Amino acid sequence: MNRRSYRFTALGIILGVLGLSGCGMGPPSDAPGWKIPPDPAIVNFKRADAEVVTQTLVAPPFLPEHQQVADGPPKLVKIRMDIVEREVEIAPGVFVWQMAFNNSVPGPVPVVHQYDWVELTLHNGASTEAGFTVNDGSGPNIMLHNVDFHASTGALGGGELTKIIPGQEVVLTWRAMKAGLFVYHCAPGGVMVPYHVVTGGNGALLVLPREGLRDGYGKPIHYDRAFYFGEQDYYVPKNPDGTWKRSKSFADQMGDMLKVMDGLVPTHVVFNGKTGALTADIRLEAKVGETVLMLHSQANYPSWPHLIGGHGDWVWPYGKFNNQPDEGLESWDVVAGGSAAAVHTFKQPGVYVYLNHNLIVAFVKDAKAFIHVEGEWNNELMEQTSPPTMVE
Ligand SMILES: [Cu+2]
Repeated sequence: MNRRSYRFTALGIILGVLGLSGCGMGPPSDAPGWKIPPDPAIVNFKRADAEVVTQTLVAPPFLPEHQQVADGPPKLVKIRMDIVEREVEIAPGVFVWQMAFNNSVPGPVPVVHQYDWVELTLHNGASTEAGFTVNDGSGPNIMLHNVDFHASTGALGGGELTKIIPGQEVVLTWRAMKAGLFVYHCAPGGVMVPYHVVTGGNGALLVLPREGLRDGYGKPIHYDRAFYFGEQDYYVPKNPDGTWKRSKSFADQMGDMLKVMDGLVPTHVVFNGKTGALTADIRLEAKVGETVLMLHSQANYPSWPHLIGGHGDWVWPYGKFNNQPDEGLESWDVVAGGSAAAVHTFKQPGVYVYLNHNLIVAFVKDAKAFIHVEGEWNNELMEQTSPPTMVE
């Protein structure tokens, strides 16, 4: 039973007890038939028969080239991720040793369809095959890493089958049985799990329904653009004189950082890895009339997304697409180790702010992004019908 039907059932019981069930305000039907039953031919399709394709991953906040509606039976999608230990200035004068999937915090967003297979080649260290250059002089990796895909089933999300030491490579193949945006993160065991996650070892993987996204009435939704907001909490230690402590390596940083983590209060919270990443470094753009898919994940902490000046026209509960989306939300949820997915069709030009509506986290920290929207202003929707005037 989903959240909505539970709510309506509870309402029905209350109305029934009050003798109000015949007053014409009974619960709506909850759009019977919204769910699409799985096609046995797709569910039972064999991996050996799947077409093999390679997906080139890109750095967030963007998504790799993909089709919104599956164009045939399930595929086997090959992806590659290299884990890089590196030092990054996450805010002016604040340095963090990160573990970064594909040299990016957050990691890239692979995109597949439900019932596809993902064939991941995971490499502990930077490699020339990865297609990026590590230019921060960070040197070779020194720690064990792995990956736990929340979208996968078994072996701690694949974490047990992907533990690799520096220089090693492993291949894991798993089937995407659920549709939605799912967190993945490094999970080497014990306190290494949060340490690797709060130093950037996380990202999200998008599993689209084979028929694409649908609104609450079952009507297909096509998005013109998709942006991924990977939110990251950091726990940076300080020197005795109050300045931010800078460490020599990913391992050297750990002891002091664990002490800050133990307080459960992040020193920094940002989108896309660093302060100003999506307000200054990268310009997100859209046009009036375009529908934008806004994807959001947080591997370690809750968040409450909000689009200032817009709405979640449709918001999928917990970012999972086989649940009927909620309509017209102002703010919505990201649970720790979870995600959110929402669409908004822009109706006015201007600068919109997508943020964590814990406003301290958004403005004192930096969990926010700008979306620059071009187009014609609509006075019917909003107009300053009288400018500011002195009245005293
Ligand atoms: Cu790791």
